[in-house]
Amino acid sequence: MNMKMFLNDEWKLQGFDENEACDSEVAMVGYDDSEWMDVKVPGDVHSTLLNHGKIEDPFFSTNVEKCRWIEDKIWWYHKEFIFDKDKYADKTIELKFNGLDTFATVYLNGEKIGKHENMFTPAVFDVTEKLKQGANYIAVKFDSTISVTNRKNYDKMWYSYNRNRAWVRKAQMNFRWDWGPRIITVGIWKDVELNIYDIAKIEDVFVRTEKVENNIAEVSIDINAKAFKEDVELVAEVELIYGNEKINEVVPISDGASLKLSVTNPKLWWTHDLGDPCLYDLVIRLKKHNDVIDEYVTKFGIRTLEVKQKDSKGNNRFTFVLNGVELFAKGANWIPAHNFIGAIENETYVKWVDTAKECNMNMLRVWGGGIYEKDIFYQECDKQGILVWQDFMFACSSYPDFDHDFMNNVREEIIYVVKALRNYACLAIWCGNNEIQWIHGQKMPELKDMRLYGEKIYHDLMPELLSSLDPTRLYWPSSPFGGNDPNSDEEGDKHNWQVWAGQVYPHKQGEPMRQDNTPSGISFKRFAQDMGKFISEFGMHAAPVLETLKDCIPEKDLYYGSFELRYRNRDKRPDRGILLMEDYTGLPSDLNEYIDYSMLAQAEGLKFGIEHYRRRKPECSGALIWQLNDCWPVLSWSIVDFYLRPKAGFYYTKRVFKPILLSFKEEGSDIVSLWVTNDTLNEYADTLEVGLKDFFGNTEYYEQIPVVVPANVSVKVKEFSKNRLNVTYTNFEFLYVTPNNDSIDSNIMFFKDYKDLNLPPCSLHTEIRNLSDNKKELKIKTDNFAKFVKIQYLIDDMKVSDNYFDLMPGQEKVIIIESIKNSIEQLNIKVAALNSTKRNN
Ligand code: BMA
Repeated sequence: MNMKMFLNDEWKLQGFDENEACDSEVAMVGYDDSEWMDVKVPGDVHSTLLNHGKIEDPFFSTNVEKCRWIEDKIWWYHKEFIFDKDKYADKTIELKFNGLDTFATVYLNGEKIGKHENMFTPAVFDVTEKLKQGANYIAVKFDSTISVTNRKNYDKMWYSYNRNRAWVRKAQMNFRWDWGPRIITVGIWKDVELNIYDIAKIEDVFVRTEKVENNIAEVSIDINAKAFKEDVELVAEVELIYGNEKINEVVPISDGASLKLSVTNPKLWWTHDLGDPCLYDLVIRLKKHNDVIDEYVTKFGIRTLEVKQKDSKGNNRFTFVLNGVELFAKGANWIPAHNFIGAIENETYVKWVDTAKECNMNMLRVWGGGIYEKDIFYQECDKQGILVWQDFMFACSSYPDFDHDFMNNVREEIIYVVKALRNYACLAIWCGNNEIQWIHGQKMPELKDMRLYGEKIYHDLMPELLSSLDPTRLYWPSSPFGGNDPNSDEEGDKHNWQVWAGQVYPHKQGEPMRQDNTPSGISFKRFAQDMGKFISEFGMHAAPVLETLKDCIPEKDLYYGSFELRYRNRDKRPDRGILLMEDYTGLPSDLNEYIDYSMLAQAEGLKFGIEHYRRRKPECSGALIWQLNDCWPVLSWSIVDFYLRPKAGFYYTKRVFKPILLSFKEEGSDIVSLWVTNDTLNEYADTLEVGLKDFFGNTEYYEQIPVVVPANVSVKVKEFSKNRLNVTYTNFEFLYVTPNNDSIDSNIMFFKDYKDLNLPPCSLHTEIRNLSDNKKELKIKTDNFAKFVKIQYLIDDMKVSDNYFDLMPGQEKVIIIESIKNSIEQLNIKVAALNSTKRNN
């Protein structure tokens, strides 16, 4: 049987200046490492320096600026290990680095065994002849990414944020982004292994659902094997297991084998909102007679998935169809969860995917400026029933597709990544890059050479490789893509940066982008004009909670307008948050008000956009928020901050992403319509109460409306004229809809922006009851209308079922508070609304 030995322990690390030491000496067995640091593998240099107290926390204050020296150094890792070579005399042995970040030279026992220049692909070396009995010594040298790439040619290339990144296959956000600092990571960021092979190994496997018809699924499996000895007769034993059910087959295999399995009554993989994400165990054993030589084990979800690009009338669409069901993709964009990518723990990924599910999301987009995520991310998405839109890691830049070595490197990367990810049921689409074709079109007026450097990657190389490596999924050349301007409403997917960035549409490819940088130009109300087919990015900034700002800003600078607070805003035009608040909430006067107002503007903006997109189902079939998460504590578009602390936008999104949505739409100056969007696969029958009240609770209009809404549609239930509703004081009244079925949320529409509402003070009455040792029930009741009720609690220790909500006059709401760290006894909660008499922040 083949064996794997991990070589993750007892590595040492040291930095050198360029030309300070001679490579052949540092790589030598027994090089003096008394001054070297212990280093965790997988990990990275920055987190090691931090753990050893050699740098101050780069996420606090402006410390990150003091860390730049790290990127100029040459970093060496080394370790010694004992290997019983005699025991494995007739085996083939590979040394495998699953992730080297990035310009690495590897030495074994003082001898250079190879180089590697891609963070995303493993570096594998045949060391059969090079290993020694007893002590062996590995050294890895990492050259400075900046000095290597400084020597490259940038003529004719355009780029955002930094030019060097175009020449290096590593996380592009390392070089700074409009939500992240420049931290150019370096190090061994994934496992190091010795793989000891007997006579053969399984190289890779491709498993896929061909079709599901008449309750029978046809599953195809291709197995690619490699023999290390000649004339060995092998078989592959294949098992597909679900609980007590097992389907198995044995096939002869030399270098490859293909087979098809029929699964009767298959347990299908669904997104969590449509069903259960059922997963089979696929076990493949490579056998010689009865001896197992190698084994491949994976989870596998049986499902069909396609992207429908035309409806039956020939109109354009961009709709994911899962197991024959058209779905509306509700989700967000995902960026690396920490700047120290190598050091992110698996547990962090589990929490993030849980958070996305809690927010009623069924899709995450792995954005092209980060990394192909770690296995745990996809495993969790598979398990939790969340689809993944997978970008290839190219973003907002030209890339040197004229360079032979670069292209070979990219080719290997694509082959590796596709093979590594194609067996995940969650993986829904391959996408060439983030925003490159679109931005290129905007740059054209200033370019002398119109060619898009990089196009050969997205328009030739990727489709060519995918046609054989994974023809089962749609390959989409970029996000956004489709139409004359690749960001058009007419076709494909779209990023809505009219809102927040003030871009003026319609816009034609090759024209400069016009901007309207005024409060109304960037206003979220502009979502109402969006006729896009699938909105893969849209969003706006909000501050994180105060606790997060306290964690990264010195106390003396914790005030609105301080240098430190502004430093936390990495947007290219940092005043856009001010424009947004000017439009909707009015300008804040202090830090607490800034946190509240920016959160309220973001949350209401997302709600407005999502309601609009969901009402347009199926012409619009997706809404992915920019962005779910952060890589450090920052003022950004995220709805959950770096420490996993939710902003108001998280709770608003959780509500408007619920499978059944009731919403109002203003149509012109007099008409308001009521809509039901039903994403479930069941008919929805209910009686809705619609009414107009003032903030004291006086009813001006009331009506009961019975509704029967078919499965999986969005319908307009009724139109009202404001006159008939008796709307009189638009700054003092609101329209509401309340369902009978209390698993569905009511909704409220205001006739004015928050800044123009005339809210009377309200008093909140609260009651707390123990449900169990770590669960409490909190009842909150108001007299007058309560706007943006905020529950403040021990933020890292507890979880609340809802937060930042409105209460109608007289309304009571029950919140469940759960303890995460068993500290519920010290429950110290404060509840306040923006207009409550006692405001406590
Ligand atoms: C889009 C994204 C990111 C960026 C975000 C906010 O362009 O793809 O590149 O961070 O908008 O500006």
